[in-house]
Amino acid sequence: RPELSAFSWEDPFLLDSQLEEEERMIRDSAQAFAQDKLMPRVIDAYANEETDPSIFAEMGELGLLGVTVPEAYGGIGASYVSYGLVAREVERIDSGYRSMMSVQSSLVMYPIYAYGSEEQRMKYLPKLASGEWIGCFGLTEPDAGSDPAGMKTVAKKSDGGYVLNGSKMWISNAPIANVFVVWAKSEAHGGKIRGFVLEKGMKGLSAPKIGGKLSLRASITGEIVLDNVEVGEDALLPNVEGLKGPFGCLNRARYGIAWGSMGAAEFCWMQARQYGLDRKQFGKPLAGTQLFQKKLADMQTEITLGLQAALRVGRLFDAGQAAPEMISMIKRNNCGKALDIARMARDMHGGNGIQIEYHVMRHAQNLETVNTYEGTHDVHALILGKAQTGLQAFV
Ligand code: TGC
Ligand code: FAD
Repeated sequence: RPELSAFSWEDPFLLDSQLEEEERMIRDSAQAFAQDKLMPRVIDAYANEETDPSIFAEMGELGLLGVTVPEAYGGIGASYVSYGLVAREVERIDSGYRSMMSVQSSLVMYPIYAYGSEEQRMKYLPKLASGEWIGCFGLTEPDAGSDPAGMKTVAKKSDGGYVLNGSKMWISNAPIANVFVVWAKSEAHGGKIRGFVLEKGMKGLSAPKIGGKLSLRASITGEIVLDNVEVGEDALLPNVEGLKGPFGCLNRARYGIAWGSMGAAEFCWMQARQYGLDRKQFGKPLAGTQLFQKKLADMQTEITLGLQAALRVGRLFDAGQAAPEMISMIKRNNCGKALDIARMARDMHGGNGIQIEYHVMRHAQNLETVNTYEGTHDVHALILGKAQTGLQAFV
């Protein structure tokens, strides 16, 4: 009978030993960057609702933008597991910083790489990979959130190109973006949804900031207003048509969020554990009470299972065997569980839990958004419900 080995409470299923050497190196480099460069600025950024655009160039310098994009286009051609590990380390600091990274990588670089012409790839990808250019992804509209098929943004054919009209809502990075991947119904393509790559400074294109968010305050969010924006034929992403275009990008971003949300949860778990060891009430550490330990055990269990599931889907992704429903399952589960864990950690800190210096309430506030964007918790339930019953319950 094989011997049982010692338990590693911080890494119960030995996730680290399931990684390749290159993946560990990328993870360590992302971790060092996140701890050294992001952690020291997050309190001010969050409190003042300020996004530092130089973070993109700093991430780009380390190869953290477009991790899976081939080197020929400025990426590092690494695995989807590596991409997930980067998301986990960045979101350990703040979901907003992960948002900045994952929009750039999965929602801007990926569609240009996967659906773009060679000219578009060469023009945009190296500058997006280095962080010299910042990108955003416009799918959601004021009246089309969970139901993007209801979008009103249109592209009409003009001489030599298209004219775009409409508005996009809740767009991460938009106010500081140089490159806008925008989805619109194209009259010239039978009203089918098509992707367009727009550039800052185009006449009729503006991206006002949405202020007053109580969540994701370190990541800037805006609208995209398209008022007779004229673009050439070269702005059209030629190689995809229909909703599968934006969904192909969302598959990747949602997968990254499944890892990232676990990073935020891990931070909250570690903080709650340490707080419980340090804080004494009734003459003993809080961590020595049964209720406190039950909460820690729940956190440890959900994080361990969530990370293992993310790794499994990542391995399948890299093998070309991941299905969108698998991604819905881990996005939904890990975001929901991370939100529960962050709220619990806030509670376990007592009054101190509401202070920004303890970070846990910031994570909980952020995870409210993470649970909503990229398909809400309930929308992913409906995707999974449809897969197992064959019955579509959206409408
Ligand atoms: P449905 O009829 O099911 O599908 C339409 C077409 O799309 C294809 N498709 C997919 N393709 C690839 N991957 C997927 N995951 C796909 N899901 C669907 C499908 O095969 C079909 O193709 P075709 O060729 O037959 O036309 O679509 P529906 O209109 O019924 O919608 C279903 C629903 C509700 C699941 C979907 O609309 C949905 O997922 N809604 C949520 C919207 C969403 O996630 N928005 C995200 C906006 S971006 C964002 O939040 C960025 S935050 C970034 C950050 O800061 O980190
Ligand atoms: P709604 O779709 O109106 O949903 C409201 C509620 O109704 C939810 O609880 C939902 O689950 C529920 N609901 C909806 N439909 C059904 C149904 N059929 N059955 C049962 N319940 C249902 N979008 C982008 O395109 N690009 C971005 O970069 C981006 N960044 C974002 C950043 C932030 C900070 C935020 C908050 C959002 C961002 N989004 C972005 C938009 C995000 O994807 C949408 O907010 C999300 O898809 C939900 O859409 P909605 O807000 O319109 O909510």
